[in-house]
Amino acid sequence: MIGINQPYIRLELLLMIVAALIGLAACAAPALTPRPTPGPVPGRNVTIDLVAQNLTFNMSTITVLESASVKIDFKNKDDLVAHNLAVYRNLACGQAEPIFVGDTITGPGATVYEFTAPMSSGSYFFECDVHPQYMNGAFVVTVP
Ligand SMILES: [Cu+2]
Repeated sequence: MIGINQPYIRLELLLMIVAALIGLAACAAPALTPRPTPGPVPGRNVTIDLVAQNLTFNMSTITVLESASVKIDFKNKDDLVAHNLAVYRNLACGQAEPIFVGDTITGPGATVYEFTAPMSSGSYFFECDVHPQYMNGAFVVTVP
């Protein structure tokens, strides 16, 4: 008689659990085609003045070209309040993939964030990770 304590039965159960976890992981992170990180492209450098004040950003949409070198001059004008800028791509299953996550700074203060925009045009979003419900907007990547 074969019982659950047989080593190969336990191995089979373990493999079933691993397969189920891989299935969940596939939902959380769908396979994305890896692309090489582009180098700076002349004429695609953009500087954006982003201000956080009274728990809001001074813009609701940031638009850049594909693969643009993005420089954000970020000012936090809220005394003793922490803000940052982060850009994400929406994934299936309610998940979001970070494109860029800036360090949080406490106001009053300023910093410069630099990152490369995604190579694929489309609609992404940005937010302050401390106050995502108040401070968010569309990060639009367009073709030249
Ligand atoms: Cu904030």
